[in-house]
Amino acid sequence: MSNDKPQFAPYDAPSGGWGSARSLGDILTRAGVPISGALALTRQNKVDGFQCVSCAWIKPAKPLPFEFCENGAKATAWDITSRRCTPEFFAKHRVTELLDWDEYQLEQTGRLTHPLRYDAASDRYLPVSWAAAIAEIGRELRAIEDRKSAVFYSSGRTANETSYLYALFARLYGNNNLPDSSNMCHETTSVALPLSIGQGVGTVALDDFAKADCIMFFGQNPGSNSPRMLHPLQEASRRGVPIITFNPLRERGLERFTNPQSPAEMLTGEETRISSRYNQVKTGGDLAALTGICKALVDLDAAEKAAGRPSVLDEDFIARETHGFADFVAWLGQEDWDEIERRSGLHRGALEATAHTYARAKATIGIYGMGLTQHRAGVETVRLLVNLLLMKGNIGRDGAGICPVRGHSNVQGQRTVGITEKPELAPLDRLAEQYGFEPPREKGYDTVEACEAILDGKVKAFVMLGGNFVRAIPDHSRMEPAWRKMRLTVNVATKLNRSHLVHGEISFILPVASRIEVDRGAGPSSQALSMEDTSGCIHGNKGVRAPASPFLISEPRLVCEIAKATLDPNPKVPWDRWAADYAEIRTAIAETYPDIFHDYERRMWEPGGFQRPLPARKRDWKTDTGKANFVTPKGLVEDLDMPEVGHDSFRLMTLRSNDQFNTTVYGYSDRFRGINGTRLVVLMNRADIDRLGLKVGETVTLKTVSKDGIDRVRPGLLVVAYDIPVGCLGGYYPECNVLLPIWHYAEGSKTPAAKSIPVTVHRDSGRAVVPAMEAEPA
Ligand SMILES: Nc1nc2c(c(=O)[nH]1)N[C@H]1C(S)=C(S)[C@@H](COP(=O)(O)OP(=O)(O)OC[C@H]3O[C@@H](n4cnc5c(=O)[nH]c(N)nc54)[C@H](O)[C@@H]3O)O[C@H]1N2
Ligand SMILES: Nc1nc2c(c(=O)[nH]1)N[C@H]1C(S)=C(S)[C@@H](COP(=O)(O)OP(=O)(O)OC[C@H]3O[C@@H](n4cnc5c(=O)[nH]c(N)nc54)[C@H](O)[C@@H]3O)O[C@H]1N2
Ligand SMILES: [Mo]
Repeated sequence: MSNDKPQFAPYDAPSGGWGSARSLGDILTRAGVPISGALALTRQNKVDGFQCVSCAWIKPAKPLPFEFCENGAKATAWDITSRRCTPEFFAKHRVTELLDWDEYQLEQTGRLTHPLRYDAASDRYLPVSWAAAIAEIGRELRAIEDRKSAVFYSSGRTANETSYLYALFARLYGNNNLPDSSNMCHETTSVALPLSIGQGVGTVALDDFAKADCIMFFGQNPGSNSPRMLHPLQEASRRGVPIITFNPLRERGLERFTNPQSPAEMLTGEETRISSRYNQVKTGGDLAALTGICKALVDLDAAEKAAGRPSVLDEDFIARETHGFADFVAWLGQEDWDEIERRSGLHRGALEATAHTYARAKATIGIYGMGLTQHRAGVETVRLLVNLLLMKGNIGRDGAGICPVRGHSNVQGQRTVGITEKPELAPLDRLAEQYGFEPPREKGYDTVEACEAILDGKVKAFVMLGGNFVRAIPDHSRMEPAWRKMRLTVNVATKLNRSHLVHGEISFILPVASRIEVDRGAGPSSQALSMEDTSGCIHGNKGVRAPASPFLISEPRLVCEIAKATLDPNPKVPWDRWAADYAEIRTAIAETYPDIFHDYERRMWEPGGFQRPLPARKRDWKTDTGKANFVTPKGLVEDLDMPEVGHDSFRLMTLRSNDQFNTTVYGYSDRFRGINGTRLVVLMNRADIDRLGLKVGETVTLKTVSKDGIDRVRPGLLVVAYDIPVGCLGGYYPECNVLLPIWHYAEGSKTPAAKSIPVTVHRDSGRAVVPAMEAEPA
């Protein structure tokens, strides 16, 4: 809980700039980092240093002297904090008591130092020896007869080496139950892009930003979530490259930026405009907005050709390289501008202007984040953005491409080395040969399916390799009681979080070293790890700090130990050798995936890393048609199951502040949005506040609209008047996750639709303040 009085005042400064430099000083103090810790920051994102533990943005070959940002520095500072969460802490606090602590308070307890086991008699976590913990976990997992009732979750920070071992462990154990955090973010990308262009990751490299002459930006917030990206954007803007943004909120990082690493800019206060055009699309309105742009482009093309001028489309590319264009154009012809305007909340003129700018550009990059992926129609929307790029041949060309901005720092790499619940995405035959076993062929649980299985009582054991599953997932009020019914919960973690407190019958907290720390594995020498950034480049990582506690063990080693305690010995699976020398794990990875990881040991230290093969970059389309596929959307309705906005319901998007990393809450200052001192807010358009007869500063309860008869409520949210489209609301994640039903997810990818939760607004007394049917959509 914050001690500060809530304060709401517009923030006038640009992103970056002195605000960010000042914040960096505060960060080290707030995180309790000794001065020596600041030195660690200079090793961040450097060859022979460690890779930032925050976001997955591209690590350049020629890093800046300080290749980090405010939020990367925060993530590091919170890892190297001097605070410690020790057995003495747990002796003082019963687990039931800690359930009343919020994210911020739990995070403040610092780094976990000892392996712990839950003791029901005292309702406390008590220290346990590593040997006893691992033996008991092995025993419990072995005792589970139906191997499908154990789940192996991972969060996207875990390195390639650990992830490879973990996925192999699950398959040797007998299932593909490998949900991971990307099921909650870019799973939509992993489903949409293969259908369209035959690869599940983006096609853009850092160099492309220097060559692009147009950038389209949908639903991603670089100022908070990938600030290093503001450097290439700043350069592009200075070259006069139009940057056209679609976002319901006017995010500061997308408006203005002062580079905190440039002394000249800092002294003169010079700032760069980022977006040249800002379209405040309605939440979920991107499907309609993209349709409008594509339609305007087709019309423009027809007009140009009628006037005897050349086509504005890349007709040659469309004919040679793509499939489905004619159907798509026919569909565009049927869609009606009134409907496009109503659903996108944007004027036809704005969409036509975007199409004109796009038509003139030779190389365009399309960037997107959670604003597209976390919607019911997310898969179609991402594919529609690809359609737009394909119309002008903007894939497989310098300076162009599709650029999903991945979340966690190694979420992409984990998928590359086998963490997936989808058996067809793992090289099972090769694994069978390499390790002499019959891998399970049945689909495993993704995040949503794991939750459903837990609700159904089908899951007995849940192993969590990093992350904070219980807070990150939807439907808190239903999931927590179901979670407690599991027999075994194993939490591999660096910091205490709520998932550890909502424990199963037998529960362990197993503290590990962070990758910023020197890692000796089970061997004598310092060990390296590796990770993949959002552009498919794989980099080496070496820890630089002493581990937070002498009792920590490394993540790869821990996976090896648990696997050994659980599985029958297999001479082809050398857990001990792997734990002692991670180069041996890389050899094994290269054997499984020779095309990607040949010469792994050398190449991961190349400046900028090595890029995995990206066939679509070479216009080699690994799709069903052998071509890039245009999608023809089903329609413009973003969510068929949801009542239309403007009747009596709103669309709530759940947001990250500038002072959090997912469920880790660093503090209560969402500086760029001018919201300080509290996270319990609901952002509303002034017209909606007035229409409902509410007052700014009063508290309201949000209620989910659903037909399943289950009450999902979030009381105590302060009404804040905000520049957000009418009918749309904003609230923070994870505080509002209680409102998100587990079945409200993107069709095709099952990514929870966290950006469009249908809700009604009620005064905290409980009375609905929505006048019945007053506001029919205009
Ligand atoms: N500092 C920091 N960095 C992070 C994270 C963090 O929590 N903190 N999280 C990491 C992770 S795991 C991820 S996945 C990424 C997430 O990074 P982002 O993809 O940026 O995710 P969000 O902050 O959830 O929201 C993105 C933006 O979408 C906009 N938006 C919401 N609804 C819509 C819509 O319907 N249409 C459009 N066009 N826009 C919409 C919101 O206004 C917001 O600006 O960041 C990663 N980096
Ligand atoms: N409503 C709503 N819900 C969302 C989202 C949203 O936008 N809105 N976003 C979704 C997204 S994009 C994501 S990715 C998920 C995030 O879901 P998760 O990845 O499960 O959650 P995090 O908050 O990133 O996990 C933080 C915890 O990871 C542990 N940790 C940190 N570093 C390490 C490490 O090096 N090793 C180990 N073993 N543990 C470590 C710490 O104990 C810390 O408490 O949430 C999703 N949920
Ligand atoms: Mo994410």
